[in-house]
Amino acid sequence: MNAYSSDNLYAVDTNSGTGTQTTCASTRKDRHIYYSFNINLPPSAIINGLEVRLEAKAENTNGSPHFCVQVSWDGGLTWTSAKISNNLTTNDALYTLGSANDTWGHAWTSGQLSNSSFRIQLVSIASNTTRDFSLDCVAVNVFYQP
Ligand SMILES: [Ca+2]
Ligand SMILES: [Ca+2]
Repeated sequence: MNAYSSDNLYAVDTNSGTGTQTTCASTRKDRHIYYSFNINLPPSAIINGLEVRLEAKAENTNGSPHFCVQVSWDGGLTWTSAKISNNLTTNDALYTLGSANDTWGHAWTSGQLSNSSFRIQLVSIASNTTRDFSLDCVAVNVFYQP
């Protein structure tokens, strides 16, 4: 799928959403879930932080297009509070959410980062429903002590 490698091939969400609300929880926004990042950590790993890296752009900046980003440790049943990206521009750019010492409010075990458990959700937000979101890549860096 285009969104899993940084190759300037894009997953495009055209005319995103059915309403102009700009809250992460709005049910009128398009949301997509990404998984199978093939994270394999030793069972004893201590997770210190997660960094989600997005490469993305929009076709126009009107409506302040951006992403709400959440992660899940249980296959998408439960999600962290959303982090909000900077506004997208018309150039492909990197947006980094989280950091080496930010666990997104959750105490992770290594198993919760496995393909069966770990999920990333992106919600496309703009106050204009004609906005097109182009996502080149979604990736995650895990910072841990083995
Ligand atoms: Ca790119
Ligand atoms: Ca891509």
